[in-house]
Amino acid sequence: MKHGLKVGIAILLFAVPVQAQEQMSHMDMDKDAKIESAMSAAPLSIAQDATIRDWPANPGEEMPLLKEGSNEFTCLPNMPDTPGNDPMCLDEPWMQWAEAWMNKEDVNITQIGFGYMLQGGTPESNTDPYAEGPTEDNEWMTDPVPHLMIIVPDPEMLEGLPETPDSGGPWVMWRDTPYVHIMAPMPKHNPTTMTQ
Ligand SMILES: [Cu+2]
Repeated sequence: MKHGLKVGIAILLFAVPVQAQEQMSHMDMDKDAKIESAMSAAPLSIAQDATIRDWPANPGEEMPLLKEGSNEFTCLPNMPDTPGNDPMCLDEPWMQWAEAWMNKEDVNITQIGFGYMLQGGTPESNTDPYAEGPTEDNEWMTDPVPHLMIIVPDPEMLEGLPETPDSGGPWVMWRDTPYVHIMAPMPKHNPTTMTQ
């Protein structure tokens, strides 16, 4: 956890209730900010009924539940320690995909899936799912646009589609990897001003 208790013994002796209160409200704000961040990834009609989860503390661990939901989407906040803004709302096929991607495992997609990232994303490579910075040939994208992501069960279905964002339209990202998907640019949403 990022928020260590930096409480001196004197403060512990004389001001426990105040300190405990401050700590609690700070944690609540943290949670609310995460929920708000997660919900900013998709249209409100989807985000408002989605399950909200946090990223796992370590790969392979469970994603902590922040808010119960009732539709098939799960929204996740901006990733910790990343330079960009990359909250996302994922349906079930996309959640399978995300688990596999986080754990560097193969993924078996059996139906078409939608994933929303309407705040854009962290700078990333168009070819390497785990690149941490630009190289000569990893097609580094410095300012990923707000987008809808689409996965399909059979990657051969994507053959012949554009493979770079240069056209301004949809393209195939992370080609020749288990995590290949379509990126479709979308308008950026500001959920706080949206009504249904
Ligand atoms: Cu994305």
